[in-house]
Amino acid sequence: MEKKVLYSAVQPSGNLTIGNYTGAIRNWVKLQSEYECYYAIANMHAITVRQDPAELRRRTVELLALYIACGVSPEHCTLYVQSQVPQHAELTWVLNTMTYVGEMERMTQFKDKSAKHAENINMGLMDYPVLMAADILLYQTDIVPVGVDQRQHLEIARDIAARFNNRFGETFRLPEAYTLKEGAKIGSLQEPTKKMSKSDENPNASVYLSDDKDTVIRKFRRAVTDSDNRIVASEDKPGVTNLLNIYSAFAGCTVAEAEKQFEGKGYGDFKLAVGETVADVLAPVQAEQKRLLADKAYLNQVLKEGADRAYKTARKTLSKVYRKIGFYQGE
Ligand code: ATP
Ligand code: LTN
Repeated sequence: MEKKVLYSAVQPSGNLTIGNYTGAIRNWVKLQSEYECYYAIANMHAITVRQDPAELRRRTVELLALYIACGVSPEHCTLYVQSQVPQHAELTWVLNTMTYVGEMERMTQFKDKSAKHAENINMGLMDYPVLMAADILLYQTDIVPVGVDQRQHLEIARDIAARFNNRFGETFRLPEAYTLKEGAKIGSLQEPTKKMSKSDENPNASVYLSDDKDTVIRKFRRAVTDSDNRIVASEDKPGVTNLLNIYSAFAGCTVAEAEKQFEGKGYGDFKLAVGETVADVLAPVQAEQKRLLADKAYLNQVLKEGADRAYKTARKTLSKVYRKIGFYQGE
C-alpha cells in the first residue's frame, strides 16, 4: 500500500529553540518510517521579516545539519530548501487570487508579527499563509505535524484547497494537522503564557538547541515561577506548568509522573533537574550537527537530491493546476 504523505518545514530565521524541537523536529523523526515525508527549510517564509543575507545562508545549512543530527534520515525523507523548488512561488500566485485580504488580516500570526515589526508590514508577511498552503498542497499532503501555533495556518490551507476544488474540480488533497500532546506548546521562560520563540529579543526567554549545559542550567534557574513552592501543573501557575511540560517532554514521562517525582522538593532542585535533563538531550545532537557541518559536500548533495525529488512531485501538481485554470501549456 502507498504511504501517506507528510509535509513540514521550519524557517531558518534564528537559532532553533527547544520548542521547535519538541513541537516539530522530534515528531518528524517518529513519523518518518510510517509516511512519505517532505521536510523543507522555509527560507521564503523567513524573508517576510528582515534577514541578514549571510546569516540566512549560514542558517540554512545549519538547519539542514540539525534536521539530520536530530535523526531525520535523508535516505528516507525528502529534505530540501524551499527557494530551490520554483513551484512554491508559482502556486502561491495562483492561490493568491482565491484568497481574501480580510481572511489574511484576521490571522493571529499576522497580527502578532505586524505589531512586532510595525516598520515592515510587507505583502509577504500577509501572504505567509498562502505560501504555506502552496507548500503543503503541492505535494498532495495528508498530514502536517506542527505545533498548536500553526493550526490556524493549516485551517486556511484546507479552506483554500477546498475552494479551488469546488471551483475547478478535485485537484488538491485536504491536509490534516497532527500535533503530539507533550511538547506541543512550550512557553517562554520569562513570560510563560507566551510561546517560546526563536525570534524573542530576550535571550533568557528561550533555550536554544545550541546552548551549552551551563547556559541551559542558568536559563532554567532564572525561569519565572511564583511565590508558593508547590510543583504542580495548574492554570494559576503558568511558570511551573511550563517547566513541568518541558521536563516531561525531555524526560519522556507524563506531567503527572513528573509532579510525583518532584513532590516535596523546592523550586531550586526542580529547576536544576529540568536544566540537566534538557542539556543531556541536547549534547549529542550538538556534537552530531558539528560533525555534519564539517562535511559541506555531503550536505550539498543531500539538498540537491532533495530539491530534484521535490521538483518532480511539485511539477505534476502545478501542471494540473495550470491546466484546470486555463493557463496555456502548449496543445
Ligand atoms: P519565529 O519566532 O521566527 O516566528 P518560531 O520559533 O515560532 O519562529 P517556526 O519556524 O515558526 O518557529 O516554527 C517551526 C515549528 O516549530 C512549527 O511546527 C511550530 O509549531 C513549532 N514551534 C515553534 N515554537 C514552538 C513552541 N514554543 N512550542 C512548540 N512548538 C513550537
Ligand atoms: N510556518 C511554519 C513553517 C512552515 C510550514 C510549512 C510548516 C512553512 N511551510 C508547511 C508546515 C507546513 C512554521 O512552523 N512557522
